[in-house]
Amino acid sequence: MQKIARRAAELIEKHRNHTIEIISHMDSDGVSAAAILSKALDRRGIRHSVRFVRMLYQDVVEDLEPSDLTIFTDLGSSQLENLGKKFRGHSVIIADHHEPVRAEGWPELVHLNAHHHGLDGVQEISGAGMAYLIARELDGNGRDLSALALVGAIGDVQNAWGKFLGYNQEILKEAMEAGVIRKSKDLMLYGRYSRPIFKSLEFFTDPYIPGVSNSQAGCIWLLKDLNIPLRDGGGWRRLADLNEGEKQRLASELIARAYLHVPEELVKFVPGLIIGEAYTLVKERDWPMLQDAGEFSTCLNSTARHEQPLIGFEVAKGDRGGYCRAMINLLQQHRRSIARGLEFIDSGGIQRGPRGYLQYFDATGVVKNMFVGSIASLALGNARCDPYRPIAGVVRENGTAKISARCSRLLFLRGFDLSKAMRAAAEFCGGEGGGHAVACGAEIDENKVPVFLEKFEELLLAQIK
Ligand SMILES: [Mn+2]
Repeated sequence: MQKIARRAAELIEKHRNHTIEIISHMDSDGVSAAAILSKALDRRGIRHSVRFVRMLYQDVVEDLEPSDLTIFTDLGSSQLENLGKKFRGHSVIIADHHEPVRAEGWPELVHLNAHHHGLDGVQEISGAGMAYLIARELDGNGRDLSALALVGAIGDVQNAWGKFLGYNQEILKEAMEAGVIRKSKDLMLYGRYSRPIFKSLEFFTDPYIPGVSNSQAGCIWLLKDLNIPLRDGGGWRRLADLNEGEKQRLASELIARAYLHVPEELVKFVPGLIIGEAYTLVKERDWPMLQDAGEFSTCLNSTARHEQPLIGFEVAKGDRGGYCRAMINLLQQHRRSIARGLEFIDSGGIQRGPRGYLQYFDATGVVKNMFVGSIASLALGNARCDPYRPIAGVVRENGTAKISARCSRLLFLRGFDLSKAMRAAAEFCGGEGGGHAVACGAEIDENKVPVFLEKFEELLLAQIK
């Protein structure tokens, strides 16, 4: 793997006076991957341009113009055949972790893919990790870029079980040695450095914690009960401000309460979802929302969802001025849209599938389709929702329905896989779908929504049996 990464680095050096373009995936991992390589190229004084695409569909590939050297990060391996039609004969680097298709390469192609080296690209290394391998060869001092490689891996939910696996462990080790990441055991709450602790608790919904998930008043009571002050001299206390004793009291109480609610066969998984490894970007002391690697990743993801990945890209490369402000604006917009969506859920937006198992909502006209997934996640903690059943959300725009589905990680631990059912149901309706076992999506013709829901529910019911 290292050898191929070195060949890629050499190819980049060889083209230092030619045109170079980085083309990356428009998501948190892809943004991180592009930022890593771009920084490494900058440090070597090599000029280049960057662009992001959603997918390398045939029509997208046709619109691309080969540069003297084109570098694909976090995509390319599964679309090698499409790429070959346009790029055969041109210098190309692919650095990807998606499953490669069987297709002929060409002599000027350097293809670096996790799967070719016995790594599981789903869990063990991300697109940003693959880009990091090249950056490390290109720039001997590139070890600090490992932090971004981990931010990308989290974007692809590669730390789903509370820690990193496989080669990500290696990268984590390098990040700690380089002094850019600190690892600690902590509660798995969002907003470690950026939100008051009661807020972080309120939004914790997987697993569902009775009296805590979605209940601000309940969270405040709980903290009082546990003798954990909400404020100190400086203002609201955040998770990061709690001392060890306070964190332990809180963790035990959350686990005890979750036990009361979780189906018995899942009880053993609960502690692992509440306590896990937290990763702090040591150098981001002045930027609370970038201090926690998971939150950093969410920030990048929101710029990609708004189709403004270049904002996230500049922030990932280090901008803390205009781009960072633009990103904060996007996040605020994002929150407002999410709040609108949750109001809709609260006012009775949840419906049942034809067989009474699936929960779903149709938020067409309430929010834009890019928010449907976030709202589905949060809706799972809503009092009107059963947290141990999957939920799907639909938003129809311009004739196309975007569907997102979510389920508790506990269901996945029981062997449930939403993405399988999603893909099959979408294909059944002539659309496309996929994603992760607990979070996935599809796009289909808007008239096919009822058919889709029926099929999806049928497939899910079959999985439970
Ligand atoms: Mn990826």
